[in-house]
Amino acid sequence: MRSALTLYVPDSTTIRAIECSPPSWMIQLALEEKELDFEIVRLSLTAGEHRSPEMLARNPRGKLPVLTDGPLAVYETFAILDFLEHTYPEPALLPANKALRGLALTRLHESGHLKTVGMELFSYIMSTRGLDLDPAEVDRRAAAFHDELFYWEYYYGLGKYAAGSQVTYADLSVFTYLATAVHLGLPLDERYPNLARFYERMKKRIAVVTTWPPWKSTPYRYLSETV
Ligand SMILES: N[C@@H](CCC(=O)N[C@@H](CS)C(=O)NCC(=O)O)C(=O)O
Repeated sequence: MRSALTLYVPDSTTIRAIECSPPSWMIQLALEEKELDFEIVRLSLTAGEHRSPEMLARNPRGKLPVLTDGPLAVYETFAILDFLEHTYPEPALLPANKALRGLALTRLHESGHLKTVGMELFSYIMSTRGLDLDPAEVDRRAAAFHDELFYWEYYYGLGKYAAGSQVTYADLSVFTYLATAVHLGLPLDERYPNLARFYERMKKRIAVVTTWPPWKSTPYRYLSETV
C-alpha cells in the first residue's frame, strides 16, 4: 500500500553498546509487518538532531520514535501502534476475536514493565564506560530484568505467541527488549526455553530480518553471567 509515512528513529551508530532503540525498532517492525511503504529518517542522538526545532514541533518531548503521516505527527510508541492499527487495519496485528484482542492488549501494555526494567539495565550499560562499569550494579539491574522475564517465560509457555497463534503488537514489543538483552549476552536456552523458542521463531520473520540492527555477529558478554 502506498502511504506518506515517515518514521524518525535514532541513528543506531550513535547509541553506545546496545546500538538499537527498542521502541523505534518496534515501530519499524509494525510498519514492515503491515507491508506499508515508509521513509526512514535516522537522527544522531549525540548531535542532538532529535531536538531540532523541526523535531520539537513534531514531538515537544524531544523523544523518538516519531511517525508522521502527511501533516500528522504521532509519538509515544504505544500510541503509534494504536494509530497504525486504526488507520491501516490490514493485515491486522491485533486479533479479531474479543478474548484474544483483550489478551493481546493486556500483554502489550504489560510489556511496559519489561521496557522499564530493560531500559534501566540497558541505559546503565550504554552510559557507563568500560572500567567504570560496576558488575554489582549490572547484576542488580539484571536481577529486575530476570524477575520480569519469568512472567514472559510463563506466558510464552501457554501459546506460540503472546495472544494465540498469530503475531500481535505484544510480540513485537517483547521481542525488541528480549533481542537487545540477547545482544548484550543474555543466554536464553537453559533458563528460558519458551522464550528461546519465541526468539528463534521471531528471528525468521521477514520483518525482523529486514530491520535487524547493525549488530556484530558475536554478542557482547555484559549479561552472560548475571544472577
Ligand atoms: N515514552 C516514549 C519514550 C521513547 C524513548 O525513550 N526514546 C529514546 C530512544 S529509545 C529517546 O528518544 N532518547 C533521546 C533522549 O532522551 O534525548 C515512547 O514510548 O515512545
